[in-house]
Amino acid sequence: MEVYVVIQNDESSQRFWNKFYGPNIGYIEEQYELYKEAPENVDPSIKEMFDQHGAPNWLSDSSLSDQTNQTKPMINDVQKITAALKLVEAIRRYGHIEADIYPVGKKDEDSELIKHNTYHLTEDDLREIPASWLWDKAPVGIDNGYEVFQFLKKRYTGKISFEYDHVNNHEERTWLLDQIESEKFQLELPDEDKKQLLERLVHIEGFEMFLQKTFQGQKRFSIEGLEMMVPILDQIVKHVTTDKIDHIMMGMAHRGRLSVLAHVLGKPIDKIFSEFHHSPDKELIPSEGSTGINYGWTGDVKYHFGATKEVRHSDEDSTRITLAHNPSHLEFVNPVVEGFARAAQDDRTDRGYPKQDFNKGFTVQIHGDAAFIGEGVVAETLNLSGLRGYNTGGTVHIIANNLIGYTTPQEEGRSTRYASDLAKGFEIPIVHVNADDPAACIAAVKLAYEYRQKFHKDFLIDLVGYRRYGHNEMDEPRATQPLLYKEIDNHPTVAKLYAEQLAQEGMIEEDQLKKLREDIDQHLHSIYESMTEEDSKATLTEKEMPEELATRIDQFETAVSLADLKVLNEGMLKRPEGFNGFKRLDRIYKRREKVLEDGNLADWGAGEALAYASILKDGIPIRLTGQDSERGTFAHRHMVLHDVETAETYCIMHGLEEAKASFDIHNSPLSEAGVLGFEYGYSVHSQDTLVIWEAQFGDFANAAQVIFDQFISSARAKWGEKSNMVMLLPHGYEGQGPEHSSARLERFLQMAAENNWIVANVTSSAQFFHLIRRQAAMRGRVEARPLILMTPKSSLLRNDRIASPAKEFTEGKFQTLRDQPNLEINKEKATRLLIGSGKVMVEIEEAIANSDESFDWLRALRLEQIYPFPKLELEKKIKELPNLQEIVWVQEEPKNMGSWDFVDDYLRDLLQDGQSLRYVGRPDRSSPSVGEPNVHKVLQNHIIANAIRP
Ligand SMILES: Cc1ncc(C[n+]2csc(CCOP(=O)(O)OP(=O)(O)O)c2C)c(N)n1
Repeated sequence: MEVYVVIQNDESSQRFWNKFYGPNIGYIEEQYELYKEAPENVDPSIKEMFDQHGAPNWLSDSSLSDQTNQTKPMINDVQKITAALKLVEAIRRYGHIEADIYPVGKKDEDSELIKHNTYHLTEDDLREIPASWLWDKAPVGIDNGYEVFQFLKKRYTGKISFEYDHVNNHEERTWLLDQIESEKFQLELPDEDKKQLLERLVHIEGFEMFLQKTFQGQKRFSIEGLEMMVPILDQIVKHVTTDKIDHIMMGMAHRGRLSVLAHVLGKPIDKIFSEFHHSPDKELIPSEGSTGINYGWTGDVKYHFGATKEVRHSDEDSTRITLAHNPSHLEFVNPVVEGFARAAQDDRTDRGYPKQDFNKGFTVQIHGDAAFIGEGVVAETLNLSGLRGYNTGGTVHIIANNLIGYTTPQEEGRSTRYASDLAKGFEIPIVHVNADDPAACIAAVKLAYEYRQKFHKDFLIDLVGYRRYGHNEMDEPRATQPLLYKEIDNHPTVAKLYAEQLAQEGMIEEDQLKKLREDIDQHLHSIYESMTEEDSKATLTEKEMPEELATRIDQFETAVSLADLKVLNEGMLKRPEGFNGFKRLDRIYKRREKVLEDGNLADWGAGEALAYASILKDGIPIRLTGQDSERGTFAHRHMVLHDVETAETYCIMHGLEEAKASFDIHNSPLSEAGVLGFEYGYSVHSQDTLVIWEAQFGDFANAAQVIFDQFISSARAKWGEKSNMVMLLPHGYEGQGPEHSSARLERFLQMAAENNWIVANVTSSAQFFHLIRRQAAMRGRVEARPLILMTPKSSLLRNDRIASPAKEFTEGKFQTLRDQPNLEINKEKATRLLIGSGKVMVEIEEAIANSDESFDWLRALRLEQIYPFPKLELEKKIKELPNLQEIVWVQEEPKNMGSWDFVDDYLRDLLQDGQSLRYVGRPDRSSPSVGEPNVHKVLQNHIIANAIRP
């Protein structure tokens, strides 16, 4: 490329050209090219400019300025310029390596990647290059390449550093670069804000120190070393309330939680003291000031509880801050909080998909540095962030990075440079910030918030500090981290450092810190002293399980009139004008037209669709997700149709004119813990919605075991957190091997207690219809609880034996115990009562139907709801059989699995004199099923034969 240089030594011209910067430079250059071809090519005013001032001065080069009017650059110069550009890019990309982000524990690191020598450049080389050649936005006063180098290096290697090279979107990159490199980023806090910030830090420090000396040896997971976490959250709250966003949903672990509860959620200090005072490691009481959250009757430790706080903007408007309850299991709260946020953002009041508004909810997640990179659920949750069915318009993540996980240093805890590196794969911009620099921390939040609001994507702040004490206050870190703690012991607190800075700036007196500390200590003392005996007594009151949970749950009417069902069925068969359906599906749907007619049966798919349609007609929104759930793993659902010409989609529930609420259906990503946690969170926040999660095969639900154990099964008793979500778990022995047979029913039954959930295994589409409708009817009520439902797989889904006639939908209710169909009841003759659940009972029905023998000696019942166990109903049935000799429990699962261990006690209790109880099924096994289909068949037939052999 030829570079023409017209030298203009005139000083006024120099000044004239200096006025142009940014995009204007490119425009002027273009105009100059045209002008050179023929002056009249350009607008007269521009022509006049070039006539008067000559070539723009940036086209001149000091190194070439003593050359003639027209010259070519030396190849050496081009190489230098290219190298300098590479250096500038390297600083942007690798500056973070040299950044001063570690208050303790790490030596400054030197990187060859951002040295000019590495690019064969000397300082003089750089000085010869005009600044604007390397950086078109170089601020005034930055004149040459060396100054650019120094300026950018300072910007990228300071107490805050940036990683955004992994962001592939041009607009986002440009925006980030501009924010970071421009004046916009240089946030100068007003004096008053600085003083307030100092006070805040002294408060936090004082609070922790007071707990330390007053409640020695009790766990509090002190925030010290990361005190800036609170002012960072303060800033987020300030931004969110200014923008009038309805909700802030927060998730965090133990670290600093008490401080966040006290300072951000406004939990009264005396309540916190009283919890320490009277229950050293266990908390059983609700906290005042935490509106909307009722704690459960068995309680949890104090650093697991959440809270909510209302911040009013006006009489009508407020922002509600919610800190989610949290189990010990690190990071598993993340998807739950995302579910809260999505529920807050969705408007479900109309048919179709819900309408999402990102400004209704803002999510903040605080992570541990060891946990963020170590726990897989973090990746599962990050993977939700960009998906239509799950995104929440950008989460601000904060890694509370204290360089250590319990006693494990970073070198043993991860294979990556930073704890945050996982986020790079999701193109999340990252800032690392030194927790000893309050101004840098505040600048980081500003960038995070603005990015979220502009692009509605996640942003990560790696807040790098330290941990002043051990993992908890009983832990001695000097035994395992002697050198680090030598350094920490001598390291001043951030409050002290900031006070020194403000004193140097002349903003406060030298002794101000001492005074502030004394005031705060006195304040905390007076709260402590004023606590009464009565306060302490109240803390020991344990709440009872609500009476309604224990009462029967069969009060809900779930039948729907035939007329209504027909209208709904027709509505689901409507298609948008010109929709090109898939022929085979069209035929299936054609058959659905007649399922409610006399003599016909509604199969599982039709029954399910009718259940949902009727629930929508009742004005109850539904959200249904799972892997491949739009079609259904076994292709029975097909609720989202694809136009074969245009690939456009249409959900059959969205054409229902009768629907008074949204129907939200999504194929989930391949995750269980993340996705189930999300749905659980959604169901907790939106108790008006029927949330349904479906496992691909029931076995895979155990990849979400923590969500079942720590949340779904126990959250009500621990935290008073209520959900009526449904989990559909395909279950049944079809010879598909160890991993596609069992949904591990036994696990759910083992955890069943205190009416924590319903566990069912139903054998007809009408039973499913009533059960799901009952679940919807329970929403928001005290009776509400989750439903764990074993569902049929391919061998059963299209079997007429589980299809139901219209009458069964239009009459009756869900039956916890069901008479075995097609088996005549002969109460006098019955000597054996056969009880079982699920698919095996359908196969027994078939075996009896295919047999010529008489079964008048056999009475058979299907246990359709296993928990709560229908003891009274069963007792009644047993008493009707005067000649009963034995009860036989039959199951297809091995003896140590399935329902046997659970029902054994109940059945034994019901035995009358002279009656016995017998188990028929597979023996104890370590693996749920054999692998070989033919062996399975032999075993299955053996069980069936045994169950009905006289
Ligand atoms: C899933 C899970 N595994 C193990 C633990 C035990 N544990 C509690 S805290 C902790 C260290 C966490 O380190 P980090 O994430 O850095 O947070 P920090 O405590 O340092 O703030 C461990 C291993 C746990 N709570 N949860």
